[in-house]
Parts: sequence; structure tokens; C-alpha cells
Amino acid sequence: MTAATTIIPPIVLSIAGSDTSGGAGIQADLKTISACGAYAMTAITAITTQDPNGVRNVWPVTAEQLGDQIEAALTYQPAAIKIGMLGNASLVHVVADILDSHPHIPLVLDTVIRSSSGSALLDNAGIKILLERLLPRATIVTPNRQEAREIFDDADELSLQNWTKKTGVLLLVTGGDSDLALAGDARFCTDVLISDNIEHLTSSRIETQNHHGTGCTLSAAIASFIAHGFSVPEAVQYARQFVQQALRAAADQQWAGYGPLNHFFAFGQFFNFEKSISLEIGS
Ligand code: PXL
Repeated sequence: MTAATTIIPPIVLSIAGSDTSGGAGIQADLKTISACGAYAMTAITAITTQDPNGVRNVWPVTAEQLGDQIEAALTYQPAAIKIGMLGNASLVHVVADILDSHPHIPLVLDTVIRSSSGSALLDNAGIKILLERLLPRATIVTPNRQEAREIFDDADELSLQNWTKKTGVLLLVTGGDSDLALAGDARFCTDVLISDNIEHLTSSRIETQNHHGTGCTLSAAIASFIAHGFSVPEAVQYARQFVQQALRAAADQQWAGYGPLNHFFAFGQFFNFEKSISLEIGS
């Protein structure tokens, strides 16, 4: 008997929407969780069809279909859960109902309200239920500044800290895509980690059009590092580094519209794609 056969990677369950273009949503989560050394399971909330101009259509699943997927995945005892796009209030309710029975699984909640191109990915009723039922259940919530303003009616750090003190839930307010007036110096990107302390996490801004799915990637990476056993602040630090490397690795690619990140930047160091393509063409 070999002990190694009994060991599996930690499982992360992603509850999120499918993005046909492969850059955001479930597809970003699968790539991120895999690249971060965890094992991804999925519960799909909606099919979104997307092309270089943005979201064409959103096709939500039913509450029954979503509930059944989550129940099935939970039988594998995921070490962490990440939630992204939820679509509407009935899907928020079913997720909250099920997670009420699993209070100990760490939950990273990305408050997806609309796509970067402006299409609604959660309706107004859903935003209200999200705040009432799911945010207080989370371990960490990752809004960008605009989402923080919409959900909490405020993006003031001290007001947000009052909420974290009341609920015990950490907040990571991301600044990568925010208006520069609030983010500060345009050369930098600052995320704010709010708990009992307020920590400004600053890195160089990576200038690129290829940032589709950055928020999905960050939250999925945090969930993966939590699943590996890191503390939440450590997971945030590692996840930010992962996102920066994935952004940098795709920064010069020429996609139509907003392109995706390169989640497999580390793999590229071992395998020279350009060389292999030219070898094939030449042979
Ligand atoms: O990045 C937010 C997001 C989440 N989920 C899906 C998306 C997007 C952005 O486009 O398409 C499915």
C-alpha cells in the first residue's frame, strides 16, 4: 500500500457564471485554481455569451439546477468556496440556504454586479439579498471600489471597517480598475484590506488591455491559498502576486477587445511555445 495514493489536492468549489470567451467567470476560476495547485469543482449559475464587444446574452440556470450542482460538489468536502456571478435574487437565496448548513467552509465572495463592459450580472433585488444573507456568511469579500459604493452606499474605509467589525468578515476593496482620483497615483494599484486594521497593499500598475477576468482570478486565487491552509491575509498577498504575474505574462498579447490574463505563466517558463510552433511549421 502506498500512502501517496490517498492524498489529493485541496478542493475549491467555484460557484460562478460561464464566460464563452474563456477569460472571466468559471473559466478563469478553473485556470486559476489549477495553476495555484488546488482542484477546482464548479457550480454554474448562468451561461453568459461574450464576444470582443462584451456580453451578448445572460442565461441563468434555475434555482433547482444550481442547488443540485452545489449539493453534489459539497459531498466532496471542498476546503474553500469561491462565489462569483449569481445573476438574480432566487439564485442568491438558494446559495445562502445551502451554505447555512455548511457554516465552517471558508467562503471568498466576489461581489460581481456587472461586467467590465457594463452589462448587469446581478439584478437589484439580488444585490439586496447578497448584502443581507451572503456577505455576513463570507470569510472575505472582494468588491472593487464601485461595487463597495453600490453595496454599502459608501466606500469610505472607516465606514467599511464598521461593517467588518460588526460581522467579523474581512473586506478587500480592489483598486485595479477604479477611478484614478480615488486610487491615487496612476502608476500604482492599491487594494485595501480591511479588518481590525486597514492595510494598503500597493503594487506597480500593469498597463494592459488584457485584464478581462482580473477580479475572478484574484478571488479564486485567494480561495485556493486558503484551501492550502494559509491565513486569509497571507492568501491575499499570494493571490495579488499571482494576479500580477498573470497580468504581466499576457500584457503584450494582441487580443480583440479586452483580453484575458495568462494564468499559466509558470508553465511557459518550462515550455517555449513559439519555438515549438516554428518547429512544427518547419517540419
Ligand atoms: O469579472 C466579473 C465577471 C464574472 N463572471 C462572469 C463574467 C464577468 C465579467 O465579464 O463574464 C461570467
